[in-house]
Amino acid sequence: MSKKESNLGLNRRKFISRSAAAIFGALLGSKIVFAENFPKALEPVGLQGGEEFLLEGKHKDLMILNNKPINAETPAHLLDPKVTPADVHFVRNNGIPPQNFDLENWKLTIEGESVNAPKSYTLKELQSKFKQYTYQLTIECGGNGRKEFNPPAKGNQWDVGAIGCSQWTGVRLKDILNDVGVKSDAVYIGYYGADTHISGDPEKVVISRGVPIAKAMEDETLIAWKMNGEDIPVLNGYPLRLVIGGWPASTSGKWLTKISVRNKVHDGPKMKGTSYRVPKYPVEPGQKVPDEDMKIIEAMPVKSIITYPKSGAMVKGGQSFEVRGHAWAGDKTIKEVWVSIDFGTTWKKANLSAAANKNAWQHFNTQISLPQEGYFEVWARAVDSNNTSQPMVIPGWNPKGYLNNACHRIAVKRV
Ligand SMILES: Nc1nc2c(c(=O)[nH]1)N[C@H]1C(S)=C(S)[C@@H](COP(=O)(O)O)O[C@H]1N2
Ligand SMILES: [Mo]
Repeated sequence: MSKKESNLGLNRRKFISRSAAAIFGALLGSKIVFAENFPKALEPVGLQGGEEFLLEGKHKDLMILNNKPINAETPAHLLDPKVTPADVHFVRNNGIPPQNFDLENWKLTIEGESVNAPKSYTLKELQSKFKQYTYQLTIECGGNGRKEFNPPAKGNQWDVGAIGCSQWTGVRLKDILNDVGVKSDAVYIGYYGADTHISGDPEKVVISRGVPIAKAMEDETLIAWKMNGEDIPVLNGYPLRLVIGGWPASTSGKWLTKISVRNKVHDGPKMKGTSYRVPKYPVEPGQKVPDEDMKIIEAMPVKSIITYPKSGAMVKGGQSFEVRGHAWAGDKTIKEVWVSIDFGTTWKKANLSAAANKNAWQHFNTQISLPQEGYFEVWARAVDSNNTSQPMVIPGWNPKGYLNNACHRIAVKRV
């Protein structure tokens, strides 16, 4: 099956689809008598319903949290490269991705109360009529870290890996909006994509979120068709998506077909209630919060991730080793990253790089050594340009478990 006529992106491990008879021996460790009689339509019974799945175009070690719809996160150590490779970028689907792509007829329509007249563009027009830009953009699911909330929040139990920072190439949304002509009363944009609702109801919109017009008009807000210089993987929004760095990744609409320019805050599915909204004030865990006291999440908070070494590393003796990772802070920059090996009693300042561009993560690294044999944790704590630090413990509880930016911890053992 070629990528362009993708299935839902979920393939059983390749070996299952190969001729069963040819691989029986290898799988079971011994030759199967009568293997040549095994019907091609069947699978070896020992593998049916197996838990191992391989996401199309994705690294085999992504952790699949859900397969209906597909949601998969990246183990921290696979995020080590400075630019997140496409095959390890996390996947968060709310519905069923499109399966057939008619690229000639794929259109992006700009409409809504606040445009003079709706206008549509083919992919070719987008690619030929406007200047192209490439930015490295951090997109993090608003629910990244949800797994730590107590009382637990419903939804994918993301650990630390619903985050990526790849290079995206496309056109500036503002260039398109200016070409269409936006009225002065524009307040918000809302996207629509070609994915379909999990219920199978073709009328139902899966998700339609957006950002205030000011964020939509920023230079780095892209309508992209390339990720790290290649076609975007189907699971990440092929052939066209919005990329809005630094804000909840739910604003980065995939399989993009339509943008509505609104004269009020966009009201599509997942803009209301507890969806991507948090209490305006600190609440007690489990507390019921009146709807009018909830606010839409905008830029994501300061956070960091340790990508090397891999948690669980064994270190021989007192030799020093590198600790490294990335840090990001929504629309702000990172000012400092601190590393501790004594549960936060003392901290060492790490080296820190500048961001490739606005809304790209920054890299930190430092050398450490462990003073004696035994179990240690390495903690990393980033501080943003406003002097706001990551908390050590999980921050403000909220009904859907968003915005957990607590420090990342890894375990290392000196042997
Ligand atoms: N059309 C569409 N766009 C979407 C989604 C979706 O389900 N459908 N999921 C959103 C959410 S909640 C997230 S976190 C990001 C995930 O982007 P990724 O799968 O490329 O990592 O896509 C966003 N854009
Ligand atoms: Mo998300």
